[in-house]
Amino acid sequence: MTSAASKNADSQQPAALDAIIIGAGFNGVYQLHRLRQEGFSVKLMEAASGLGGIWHWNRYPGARVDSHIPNYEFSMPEIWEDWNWTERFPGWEELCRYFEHVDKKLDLSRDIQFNTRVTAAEFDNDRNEWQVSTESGETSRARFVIPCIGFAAKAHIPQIKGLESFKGISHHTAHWPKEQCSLAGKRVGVIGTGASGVQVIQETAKVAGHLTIFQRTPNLALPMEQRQLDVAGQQEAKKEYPELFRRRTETESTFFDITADRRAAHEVDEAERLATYEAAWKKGGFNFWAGTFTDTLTNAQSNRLSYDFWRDKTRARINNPELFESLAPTEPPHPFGCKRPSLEQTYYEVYNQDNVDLVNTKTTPILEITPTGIRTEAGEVELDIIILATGFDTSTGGLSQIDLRGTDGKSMQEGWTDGIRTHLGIGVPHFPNLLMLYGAQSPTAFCNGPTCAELQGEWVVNCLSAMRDKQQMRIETTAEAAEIWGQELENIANMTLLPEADSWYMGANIPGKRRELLYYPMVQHYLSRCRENEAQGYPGFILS
Ligand code: N01
Repeated sequence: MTSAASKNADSQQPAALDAIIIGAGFNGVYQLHRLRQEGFSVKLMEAASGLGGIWHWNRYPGARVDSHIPNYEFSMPEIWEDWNWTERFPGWEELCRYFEHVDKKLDLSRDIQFNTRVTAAEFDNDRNEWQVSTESGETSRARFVIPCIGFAAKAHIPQIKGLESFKGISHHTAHWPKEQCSLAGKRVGVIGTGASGVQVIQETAKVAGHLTIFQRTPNLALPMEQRQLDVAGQQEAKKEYPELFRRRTETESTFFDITADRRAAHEVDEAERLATYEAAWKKGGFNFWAGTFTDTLTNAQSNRLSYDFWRDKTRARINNPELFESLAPTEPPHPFGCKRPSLEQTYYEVYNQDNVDLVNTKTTPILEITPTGIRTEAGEVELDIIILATGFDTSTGGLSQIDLRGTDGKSMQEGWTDGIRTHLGIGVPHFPNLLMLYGAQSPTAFCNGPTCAELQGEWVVNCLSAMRDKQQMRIETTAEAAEIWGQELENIANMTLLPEADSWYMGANIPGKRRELLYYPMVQHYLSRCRENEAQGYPGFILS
């Protein structure tokens, strides 16, 4: 397509690229590699100074992935054959080193523009090209734009009265300073107990003079079962890697080694059910979420059985029974697993330490942040450091940071006020030649990142190749197809317990955000829909 794309450029203007990819996480990197392999001219623009996506930004103490090795890596042998990890759940520094390794292996950096934040993109209907603008004022043209910005590109900073007045140090976990920030001996307050909160709390509790945890909703966290990995063990295991990577494309969990029993949990004999729970618990990671019974997220009775098992296991680790109702309440705060479970190593033991206090902000609300700390209904907690582990305005929030203009002159957000409209979570009506990956209305949060980067990513690679073969210049989702896709997602949501939790899956963590299921939960069903769509010549899209 390079030649075709170049031919219609003015003689004064540089030739338009075939594609501009935004974001250098797993998805962006995969697209760059594969599209280049297929002979397309591609540039990747990345706001950070290095590869890794969220792993470049999330540098807070304890930041690590919640998906275990070797699931959380690319399947290409040229990448894994001489790469070995030190931990089953690697930390952000090792993940950044992994991306450097991938860069060397695939020679990616020559086509990546680092320190380049894309601020706007507008479609030129006459040329069938996008004009992409960056923060520095530079513009580039490309036939296709492929946003690969991940789901956590926009940090959520809550509007708490007085936040700006705090005279100590305050950071959101996703904006943690590169030079780090010492917590040793300090009076630290952490607001938020999601995955980021759990991780930063575990590390802070080890060194802080005093740690106060401001919890709004208890985290139904699961044991990580972290392990050190050695080179010999991994070299031996690599004989099986091609088969493991094949298997992860076929499981509902998208992990090669997590599959669930298809029976209804509440119909299974109690001893057998408990044995299944116990085995999953021991394996750690997401096993207790995705590897017990398939009806955990769809049947309230089964879900409650999971919750009760979780609650009893968790209470056994907390010394002070007065904390039970805050940390592991008798009644579930929401259906188990309908907020993404976080993985923990020593999280509940932290609450047994003398230097740690818990403030349950449901019963003792935060009134304001003062220059010297946080004031609640129970008085002021004086602090040197406040850590905001308050999460993200996921998917649509990240996209809203780029002024993307469609052919109707509207921004994507303006078109989505009555609900998100996409087809396959990839195309958006009025946004021709813009193909999103790992975004809203595709599995994203329910899919292991690298697995989806490769599987969903191939849909885009194949689509661009097919269009080139047919000399087609434009692909655009129809409004009807997007309407049907939105309806399908709503129907699926209503078959599950997911709408019952105020989660970021539902957009419910952001005040004022429309409540709707942002991610497609049936991953294998989604992937077969993508394969069908490709095989049938892209119904729901107009190609010309
Ligand atoms: O964000 P979250 P996160 N006052 O939204 C609380 C991925 N991730 O950054 O539950 C008081 O889960 C909020 O309370 P509530 C991973 O997929 C991955 O932790 O809304 N509290 C909640 O406790 C994860 O799921 C890794 O009531 C307020 C917390 O802040 C996703 O990112 C590591 C508040 C936010 O938790 C998001 O995780 C880290 C307020 N005004 C993150 N506003 C890996 O391991 C919010 N909260 C890959």
